[in-house]
Formats: sequence, C-alpha cells, structure tokens
Amino acid sequence: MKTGHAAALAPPASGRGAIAAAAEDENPRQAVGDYSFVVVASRLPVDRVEGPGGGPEWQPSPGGLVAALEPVMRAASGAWIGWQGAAGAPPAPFDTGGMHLVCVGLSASEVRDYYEGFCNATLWPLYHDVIVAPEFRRPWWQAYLQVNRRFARAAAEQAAYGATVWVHDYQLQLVPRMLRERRSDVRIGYFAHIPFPGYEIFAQVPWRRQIIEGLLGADLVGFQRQGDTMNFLRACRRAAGLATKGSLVRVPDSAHGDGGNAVGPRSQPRRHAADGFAAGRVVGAAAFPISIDAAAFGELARREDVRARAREIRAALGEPEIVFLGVDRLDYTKGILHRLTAYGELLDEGRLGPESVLVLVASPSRERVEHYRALRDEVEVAVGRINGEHGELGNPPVHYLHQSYPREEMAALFLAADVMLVTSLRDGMNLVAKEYVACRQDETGALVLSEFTGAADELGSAFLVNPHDIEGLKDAIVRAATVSPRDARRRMRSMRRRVREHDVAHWAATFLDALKQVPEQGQLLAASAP
Ligand code: GDG
Repeated sequence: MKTGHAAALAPPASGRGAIAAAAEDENPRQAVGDYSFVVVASRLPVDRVEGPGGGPEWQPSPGGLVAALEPVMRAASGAWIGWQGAAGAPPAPFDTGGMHLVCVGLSASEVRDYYEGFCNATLWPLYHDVIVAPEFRRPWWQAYLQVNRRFARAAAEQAAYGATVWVHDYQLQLVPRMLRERRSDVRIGYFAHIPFPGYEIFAQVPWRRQIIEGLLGADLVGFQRQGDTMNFLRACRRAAGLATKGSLVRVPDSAHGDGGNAVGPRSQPRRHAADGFAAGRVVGAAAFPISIDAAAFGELARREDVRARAREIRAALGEPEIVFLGVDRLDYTKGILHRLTAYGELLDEGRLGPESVLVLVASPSRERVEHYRALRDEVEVAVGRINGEHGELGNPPVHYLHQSYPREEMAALFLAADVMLVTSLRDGMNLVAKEYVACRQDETGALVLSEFTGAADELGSAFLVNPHDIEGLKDAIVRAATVSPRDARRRMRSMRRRVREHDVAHWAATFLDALKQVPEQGQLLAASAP
C-alpha cells in the first residue's frame, strides 16, 4: 500500500531506477519493497491465539504502543514489522485489518538476552531513573545489535522507494542508523515511548555512543516530554561530541564511525543544512506527547452494555460510596506499592473507612524477569496485609486483579471509578490517565496523577502528586475523594478538552508533518508540547 503523506514522498518516475542502482552498488542484495509507510515496533499489533479448529488466529493485542498506533495504521494501511511475542520461527507475512504484518523471529536465547535482558533488565530500568539497578552484560548487548539488525533488514525489504519508516521505542534504538545504511532514500522517524534519562544516568551505559549514533540515523527523533528532548540533546553533545543548535543535531559524516561494533558503511549522502549551521546531516529532536483514540473511548463509554457493566461492578463491590481504581501493567515504574502504602495508612488512620474500596488491576507483565516476579510478591503481600487488617467477611478494602481484560471491561471500570489513581515513579506518558478522562462524559470523577508522568504536563487540572511523598499522596487521595461536584466538573472539563483536542491522530499527524520538514527546512517546527 501506498497512500497518505507517503504519496508526497514518491520519487519522480526516473528516480527509482537511479536509487535502485545506487542501492545495488552499496548492497546488491537489498531489494526495494512495496510499502510507502512502514511501522517498525518491538511487537506486532496482534497476538497469536488458537482458533476453534486448532489453527492459529490473530487477535488485536492490548498495550500502550498498540493502543496508540492501531488507529493510525488502519487509516494509513501500511506495513507493520514486529515480533510475535514468543520464541520460534516467524509465520509468513500476512494481511489483517488493513495492515501488512511482517513478523521478525527471535530465538529462545535472543528472547532471554535481547528482550528480557538488554531491553527489560538494562534499558527499561536505566531509562526509568534506575528505580531498580540496570544490569550491563556484554552478551545482551551483542543480542541487541543482532536483533536490531534483523529489524532494520526487514524494514529495508518492505519500504518502497522514498518511503516513510517510523521506528518505535527503546527496543529498536539502533534501527534508524542500520536502516539508513541500507536505504539512504527513506525518511526515518523514531519515537521514544519511554523517558530519556538525564545524562548522569544515561552515561552509565557502556554503549552510550553507539545508542546515540543509532538514534541519529533518523531524520527526526521524538520524545514524550520536552525534558526528555533536552536530556537527549545533552547526550548527543556529551556521549557523541556532536554540536546541537536549538532542537537540531548536526551529524557530520565522520560521526558515523564503526564505534567498535561495525554496522556497515555509511551511505547517507552529505548535505548542507539550510541555515548554514554546518555541513552534514541534520537531525531534529522534539517532544510529541502521545495520546489515545479519545473518540473511540467516548463511544465505548456511551454503550449501554458498558454502562450496565459499570453499574454491575459497583453492585458487586457492595455499592461503596467511593470506588478508587488503579490500572497498570504490573511494573515497578508504576508506583503500585506507594499507592498501597498510602491507601493502607489512610485506612489505619481512619481517614478512609468501609465506605470506600480500591480496585487494583495489575495486568501480568514480563513475568520471566526477576524484578517483576519480586514485585508481584511484594504487591500481593501488601494487598494481603491491608485486607487482613481492614477487611470484613465478604468485604475486602482492596480488590486485586492480576489479569488482563477486554477493552469494554476497562471502560466499564473507568466508568465505575470515582477516583483514578496514577502514581507512577516515572512514566513516558501514561495512557490510562487519558483513557479515564476520555470515558468521563458526564464530567464527574477525579484523577490523582503523578507529576512524573508525561500526562502531568497536559493534565494540570488533575490532583498532581509526588508519589514518593506518602503524606502528600494521602492528602491528595482524600482531597480527590471529597472534591466538590463543582470543582470536580471544572477539573474534568478542562482535562477532557485537552484529551479530545490532542488525540492520537493529532499526535501522529504532528509527528509525521514534522518528519516531512526535516531537514530541508533547516529548522524544526515547534512540536505540540504544551
Ligand atoms: C508505554 C510507556 C506510554 C493495561 N491493562 C490492560 C489494558 N491495558 C492498556 C491500558 C493502556 C495501556 O495498556 C498501558 O499504557 P500506559 O501508557 O499506561 O503504559 P505502558 O504499557 O507502560 O506504555 C507509557 C505508552 O507506552 C505509550 O507511549 O504512555 O509511558 O511506558 O492503554 O488501557 N488494556 C486491556 N486490558 C488490560 O488488562 N484491554
């Protein structure tokens, strides 16, 4: 397929031959593909399940990235390159839901070293301010190189001449450069869904220069917050010795040396920045806060079956006066233990009583990574302690659900909850906060929101908290639970307006527009950061 903004990038009829010839000179095996819009993400937007006849079937899968990109992909009908989530040989590419899906296979040892290792035990904790200690293991880095190379090759094979390729997230930071080396004709965007840490933290990674150079293969590097962008620009200066000017990074040809881990010769033609900033390529960096399909959540929340289910949930909970809700992947970045500590203390102190319940949905996540197993134990001990001390027969104060639910059930939970608790210690954005707001059509409800989420930049009318400050968190929970209907409406109205006007389509369009303008314009348009 072949549509949308990508059409604007199509080569002149005579161009393809020239590029194909050039590509052949550099890499005779590199074919040019058919898709003018290609998403490269760690996971495919589907899960493999067993169909009624025993054969494989594909179902849309939950998760932040998928939830955010699915509507964009459906509208653009492009190719999506990702992993199926389990070790083994990949299925052949197939089409579903208007998308061409190309599965990249990982061996069992790559799942261990690349996915569970370098992605989830090195980069994830490092980029979330070392909430737990990152592990630096050289074989994991080798697996990261190898798997990134495989994704880059798959992208190069699918992308049409002059295609736009959008690479996502920390699992694939080397892909932009590896892809550029194979295909200098494509335009490459990269978006970081998780935070980019301060330099003192980033500097710990032994392969910091290779990571920066990998990212700088893109034309545009996008982040959730302005602070992430600043951290990245500083890392470009410090780790790679590059010059930056405003939101631009100059990448001279020489900056793409092999860094001790050769990824092949550089093929990008030398350019001159329009503002005379310097010779070489110019890469833009800016904040593009991601969002949700607000209209789709609004529709779900209006459905009579969903509303009936919300009433059923409140009835099943014993018709409490106040329903608190937390919804997260079971991850140490989400501050679930801080939330439980605050809630438990409020019950201890009698500031909350049996009129309130907390529903804690902690969906299973990364269960083979040690820190996640340990966290699950800690959360379950904390829930057990609160319920043991404050519960009555048939009436526990915390309803803990270590399960995944369909979207309808999530929407019903959002409708059933008077107060939503988002207490992340560090979170790129946090889509759950926006989903809650999008579902509250009657403008009731209150959001307690950690200031360490990207969402806090946009949802300033929430009850903002520092989750490390347990006393402050407790006060905010009580204030949210006792807010006057008028104040609640004022806050919710302003948050709903923001989420409605800055939805996922706005995010994607803003990013892709900015990507079109870099580097020709020489100056990146201000992104939509508030
Ligand atoms: C990363 C960044 C950034 C959760 N459980 C179920 C379920 N979910 C859905 C939520 C929401 C998504 O998963 C989680 O998104 P978050 O943004 O809250 O968090 P991460 O998974 O950590 O996502 C994050 C995001 O990427 C996007 O850039 O915001 O900062 O860490 O949509 O509703 N959905 C269903 N059942 C569940 O049980 N259906």
